[in-house]
Amino acid sequence: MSAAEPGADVTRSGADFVVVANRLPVNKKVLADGTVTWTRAPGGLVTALAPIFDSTPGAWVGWTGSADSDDDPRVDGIEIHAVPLSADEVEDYYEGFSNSTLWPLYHDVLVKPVYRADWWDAYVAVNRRFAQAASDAAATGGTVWVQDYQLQLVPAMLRALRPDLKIGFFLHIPFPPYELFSQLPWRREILDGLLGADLIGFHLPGGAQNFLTLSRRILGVEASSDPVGVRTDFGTVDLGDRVVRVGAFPISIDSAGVAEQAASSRVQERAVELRKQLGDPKHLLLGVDRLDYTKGIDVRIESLERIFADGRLDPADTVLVQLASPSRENVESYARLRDAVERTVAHINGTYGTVDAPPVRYLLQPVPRDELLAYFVAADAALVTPLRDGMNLVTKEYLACRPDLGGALVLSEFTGAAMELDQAYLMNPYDSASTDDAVVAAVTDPPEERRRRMEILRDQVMHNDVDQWARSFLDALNEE
Ligand code: GDG
Repeated sequence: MSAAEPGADVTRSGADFVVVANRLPVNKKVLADGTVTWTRAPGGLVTALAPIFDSTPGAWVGWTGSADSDDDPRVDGIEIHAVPLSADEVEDYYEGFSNSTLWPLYHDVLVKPVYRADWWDAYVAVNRRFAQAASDAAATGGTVWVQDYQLQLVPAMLRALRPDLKIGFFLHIPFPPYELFSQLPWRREILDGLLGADLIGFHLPGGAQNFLTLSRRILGVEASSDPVGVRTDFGTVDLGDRVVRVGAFPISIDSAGVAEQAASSRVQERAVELRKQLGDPKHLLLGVDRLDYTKGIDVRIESLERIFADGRLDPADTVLVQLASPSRENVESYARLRDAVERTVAHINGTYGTVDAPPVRYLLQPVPRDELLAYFVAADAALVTPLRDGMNLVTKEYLACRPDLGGALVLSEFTGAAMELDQAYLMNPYDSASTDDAVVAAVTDPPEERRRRMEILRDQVMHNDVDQWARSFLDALNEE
């Protein structure tokens, strides 16, 4: 390597481990006197990586979530590098290219993706800023782990700046097949961007396989065609001067932590109280999602309406609680979805409810963590019915909360979670008969059958947690 090459002639101080993600793991609080304080956000990724941050000087590069802000958050134990975004960039890079182009394209074009060159330009500019910030944060020879679809160009941009680094990339959403991905006018650039990494991780072997096929067919590079296994048997892309590994790493949750919190007396007592407040129904069904068109919220409400119409369950003793957290409200397809869901809820309640007992209780607001876990503890069945979902962590949280084996899980075959959780009441959300049968069976099957399934499902989640996910990825990345 000649001294003229970037990064060749300097030893840099900085963090040995750097996470790069669209959002920082911080929450802002403004006190009554105007003082600003920051706390570590209790999100999944930061919990997963906490043990690594505790043992290695670590940094996190990301956006605070506020446009045009010069906030410079500080939290204990992680060096925070805030990447600023202007209001225009939030519109074009985040709401535009990330959430109106990539998100629908990677989720089976459930909504038509919008392809706009000005959004692409913003995506490139913002990815460059993240790459520069990661380069500034990382020590010589450090490990950088880039997260998700908003930052797919960062691996190659970072490698150009810092060839000394080990670079990993993980995609949290599905990776589409050739027939869909090829729509993207910037398909070569995205693949080249990802191939800047040493290791590229997907939830499922199928996503890894799609990436290998696309590299071969679109870039014409040599890529292995052997099957990819879960956490083993990596695929490879041979770029001549280096080899990129491609693998499947199904994400999970902090299973023991969730189970412990759910077992606390405050959560258990709240669960009993919730059932009472809901009128002690015979069947309590639960849906928990960001309000997103991929999640199939309409699928489960429409199914319940058919089930009532066919007399298979009685609306007088069945309640569906749908917790929907508002999401991406400035994106038009999300506003349309919200209208459609609210119309359907009103229709089923108007048709099958009474003044004091509507069968669907719908909350359009995030609920506190303890409250969420109390719903998981209380529910007779969780309805997880996405049209497409990378993994779906709600599923795993529900199972972790139920050591009593008292619930049941209705799970769409189109979630990543379905690969591991095949003892669920699996359903095809595009097939109304399959959906209705799964919902009815989940609440009416004999208790021993429900328990048998729950026991296998819960074991799966308790034995495969997010710590194992993070470690298996980082071990593979740091293998010689
Ligand atoms: C993406 C992929 C993949 C939801 N409502 C409330 C609340 N939540 C929490 C859940 C869960 C999280 O949000 C949602 O995670 P999911 O995995 O279900 O879905 P996405 O947000 O779409 O996540 C997905 C994931 O990345 C990880 O790789 O599994 O496929 O799309 O933790 O509990 N939490 C609280 N109140 C709420 O009202 N406190």
